Amino acid sequence: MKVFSSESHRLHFPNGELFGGEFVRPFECPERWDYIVDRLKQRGYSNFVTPGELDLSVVAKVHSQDYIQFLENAWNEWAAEGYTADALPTVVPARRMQQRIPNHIDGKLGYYCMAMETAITSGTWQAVKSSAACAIYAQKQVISEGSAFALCRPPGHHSGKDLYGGYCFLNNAAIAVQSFLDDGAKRVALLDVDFHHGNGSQDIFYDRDDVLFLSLHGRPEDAFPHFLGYQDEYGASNGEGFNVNFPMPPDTTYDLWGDALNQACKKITEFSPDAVVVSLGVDTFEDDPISFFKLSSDNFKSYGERIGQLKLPTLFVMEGGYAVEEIGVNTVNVLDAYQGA
Ligand code: Q9C
Ligand code: ZN
Repeated sequence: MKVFSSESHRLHFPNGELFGGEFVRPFECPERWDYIVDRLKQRGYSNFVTPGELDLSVVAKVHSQDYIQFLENAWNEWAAEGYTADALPTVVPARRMQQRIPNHIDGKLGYYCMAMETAITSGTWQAVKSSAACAIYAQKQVISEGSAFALCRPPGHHSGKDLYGGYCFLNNAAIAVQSFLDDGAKRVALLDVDFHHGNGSQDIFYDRDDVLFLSLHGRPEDAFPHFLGYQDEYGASNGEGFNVNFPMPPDTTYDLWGDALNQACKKITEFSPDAVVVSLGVDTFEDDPISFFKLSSDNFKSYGERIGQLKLPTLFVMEGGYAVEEIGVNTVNVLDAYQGA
């Protein structure tokens, strides 16, 4: 399986993340990428491809034009105010307030964010573009070879049509889904196995019947992003029935999680898609520092095999996972077992 990745991911690394009232070193850090690359090489993955330029016309089909412009210009507008630290929002358009886009960067940051831990730096836009390019180039590879791994950083699944946050800016997996459709696919399934609900992906495809979105995640009552991901979110208008959430409680082990995955896989088979995109977060791991599921490293093999049994063209897109020393083992366990199925 070819791996699509770019060194440009290093251009995004904020000084801090707002966590528990403190400014801490970001959990979403560049070493995550290094540990995954090291493990891939150890396990014999030798075909690494650096993508070319990002085709923004595909991006513009899943994100709004004003949002793309915002991401492109945010750092310069912030710096022009005389601010020198990383860009963070402070005020948001809460209930009963205006949903109009302000001119001032302080207002824009609040307008477009869905979570305030995520900072924008001078290199963020470059890194974000290279991450999305990995997803699109890997998607083309799936068409020719049946599978590929997009080692995206920063991740994407919390990013909605015009929202950033939860470490995400452009929704890499959603962009890949759109790219499959543009290349002639009639139906695409997007399976999100990251610990956190893929609110951005749900937002983007909520009213569509050509994309089946399924997410296994910590229930919103207890887990980030808290404001989406309930079981009774089924999709809207044409998309009714094409959004499937599996919220699960603290301390969930593979008994329950594997059962949910099996149900999700049966739905995918019924849907009969031309391709599957997997939002692959490995923060379901038992030692993840910010999550509460209890999957073991071996469990990642079991579910990789189950995804392989779908026998469908499959693109894996990297999302979260913050137990950095095990992130490589867990990720590659999924890919190896997928290929062995
Ligand atoms: N107490 C991804 O995995 N902070 N994003 C959660 C929990 C934000 C996760 C705080 C977590 C974002 C791609
Ligand atoms: Zn996550």
